[in-house]
Amino acid sequence: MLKKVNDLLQEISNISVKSSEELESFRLKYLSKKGLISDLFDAFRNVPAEDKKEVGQKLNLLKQNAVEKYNFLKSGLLSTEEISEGNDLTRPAFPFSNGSRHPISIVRNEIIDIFSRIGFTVAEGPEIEDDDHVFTKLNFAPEHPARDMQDTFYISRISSEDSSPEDILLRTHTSSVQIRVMQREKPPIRNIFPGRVFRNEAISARAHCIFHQVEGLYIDENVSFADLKQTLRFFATEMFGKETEIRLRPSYFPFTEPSAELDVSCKICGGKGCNVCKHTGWLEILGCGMVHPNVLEACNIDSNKYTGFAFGMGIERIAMLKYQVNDLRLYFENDIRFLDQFKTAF
Ligand code: 2U9
Repeated sequence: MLKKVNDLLQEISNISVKSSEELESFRLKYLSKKGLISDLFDAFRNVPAEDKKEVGQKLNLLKQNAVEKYNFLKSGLLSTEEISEGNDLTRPAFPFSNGSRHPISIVRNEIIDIFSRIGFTVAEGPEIEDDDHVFTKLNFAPEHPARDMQDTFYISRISSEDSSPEDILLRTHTSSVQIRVMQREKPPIRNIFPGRVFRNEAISARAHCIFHQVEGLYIDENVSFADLKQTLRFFATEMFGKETEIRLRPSYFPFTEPSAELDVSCKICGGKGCNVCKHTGWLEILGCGMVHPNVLEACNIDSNKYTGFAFGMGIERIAMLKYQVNDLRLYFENDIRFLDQFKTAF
């Protein structure tokens, strides 16, 4: 009996299989109920008592080896079958497409990158806001038309006549994040605020109810309009090229005083006048100004000690100028044929 067991141990260790049929033959011959190992376990009953220990250990070893060999042969067979079924891992890679970033993400990243080089860090805040952070603390008059339901998406509004600090709405600009930062931090404050904003507008080529903004805020002692102008000049030349010229036109916003709009020279015609710049040679890219003292005081910042500048731009507007894509809806439809064209940008 011991010799038979030893012979089978040797036999099993030498076996190899080339197909699943041969593997099944192995299982039937050695491991099935009517197989050789099962026969040996039956015969074990007749082994003399004094040999039982030695033969029993060898028999258990034989069974264990046979099971392990079966599993080993099976796994080897599976990987060769995978290869023969067309999963050859040595085959050259299929040229899969890598996908692309959305143009709004590309432009947002570029804006963040430019401002981060001059010390601005990103701050973010909630899209669902209250009236206080979106309007009141930004010096919007109680009857300001932006508070109207025609312009703003309200989630809950106490009264349709008057606004209330408890009114809950979708932010119409990221300026609400500035308010939150000013409430919890002391100057110097130097942040940019990228994010989605919502306005109650009919969707067309020129308007959308969702769009993306980047706003900026710098508050410290002695921050001046000249600092604002130099910061925006740096941004414009980094974004649109070294030759870009800038000009500031007076404007009005409730939250800044004085306020201005920034134009850059049209890159398409070099300032000579074309369809894109409507024959003016200039393109408006953002609004800006010195933070209104009322806004500083509403956030407990001493307006006698500190001054600050702020600016805000629509990312879609910058992307439209950069890529000459003049229909806003394309930025929201996620048509692969449109997105595929932005493959090389970062
Ligand atoms: C605080 C104080 C001042 C942010 C500013 C603008 C001017 C502006 C528009 C550009 C196109 C919005 O996306 S848009 O429609 N923004 O013109 N934004 S100054 O001023 C602030 C913000 C926060 C506390």
